[in-house]
Amino acid sequence: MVPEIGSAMYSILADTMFFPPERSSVAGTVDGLFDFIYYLSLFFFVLVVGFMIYFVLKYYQRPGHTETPSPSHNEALEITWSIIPSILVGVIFFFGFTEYLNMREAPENSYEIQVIANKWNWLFRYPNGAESSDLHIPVDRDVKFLLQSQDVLHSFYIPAFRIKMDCVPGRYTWTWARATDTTGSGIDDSSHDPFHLFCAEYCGQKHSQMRALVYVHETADFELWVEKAANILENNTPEEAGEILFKRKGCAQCHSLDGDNSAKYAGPPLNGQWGTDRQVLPRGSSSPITVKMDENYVRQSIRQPNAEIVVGRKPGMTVFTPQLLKDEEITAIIAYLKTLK
Ligand code: HEC
Ligand SMILES: [Cu+2]
Repeated sequence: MVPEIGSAMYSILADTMFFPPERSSVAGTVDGLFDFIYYLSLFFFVLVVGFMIYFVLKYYQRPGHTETPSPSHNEALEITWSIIPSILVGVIFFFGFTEYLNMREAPENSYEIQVIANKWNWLFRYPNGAESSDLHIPVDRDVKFLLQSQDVLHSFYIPAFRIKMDCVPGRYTWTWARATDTTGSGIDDSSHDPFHLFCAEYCGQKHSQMRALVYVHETADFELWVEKAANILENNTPEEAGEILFKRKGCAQCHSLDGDNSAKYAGPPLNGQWGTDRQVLPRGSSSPITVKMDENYVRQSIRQPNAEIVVGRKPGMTVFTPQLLKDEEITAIIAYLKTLK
């Protein structure tokens, strides 16, 4: 889709300055239109600046040079500079708008994945109830992403697919993609690295860390993955399930596990805390009391984080309702916290 300006040169530019390789069914069209606008602008930029320099040199005021009277009007020129840009703009509008409509509505029978954005996490929920913090999709299948935000504006952006859509609090938005290439599993596979997914709307302190990976599987592998992911509590020991949930539910965004007690993390570190005493302020009280980190304290910290605030920390932990985190999942997280030294 690109003029040959030395294809090696172009591929360097394309890989570094612009976008990663095209990996979805719409990526080619999006890039084609982008390149068309880009090279058209470049062409007119050179043309206009070229004429400008030429006229400056030709007409600047100097001894022995007589002034030419300023022309008032040139019909042929005016019609040309109206018609040609109108046609070009029409072409851009036509291709831009038809592709926009295509990208707006997911094809029927798309596989639907719910995307839940919150500060500063992505959660993906699959039709069988599985959840993940990285995105997994099947290859060569239309996938609709139903987007939600739990707090502020975020934007769901997968550069390799050339799709981007806002996640707006209080309403649903959506976009879709059909991936054309598989990626490695990230563990043992040597095919493509997983693609990147970013939040593309500044959403506060850790906006730049609001990222996820996109794994594209062969259909059969995807079915296996999504089946296993739906049953983490059954398919893992409680400690392992707790570890998965701790990352997936976003605890790791606010709690370090290496003792880092700095303001980088909103909450206190959670390693080595099991069974130890801490000072907390009960809600509405100004005299701290001592409590021990045990099962009920952790449970309360998750269900009613504002009931007791750790001295030296500000309230601000997400309230995990039973819809967000089931009782069995809290039990698994507790098992995991106990293992952290
Ligand atoms: C948005 C940030 C945030 C998220 C997400 C978050 N926490 Fe917290 N957490 C905090 C803050 C801030 C505190 C300290 C204030 C308080 O006591 O409520 C805290 C306190 C705690 C405490 C008490 C710590 C102590 O030393 O006494 C526990 C236990 C805890 N969180 C567990 C969790 C678990 C488990 C998750 C995930 C299910 C989680 N948190 C998710 C911010 C967060
Ligand atoms: Cu965001």
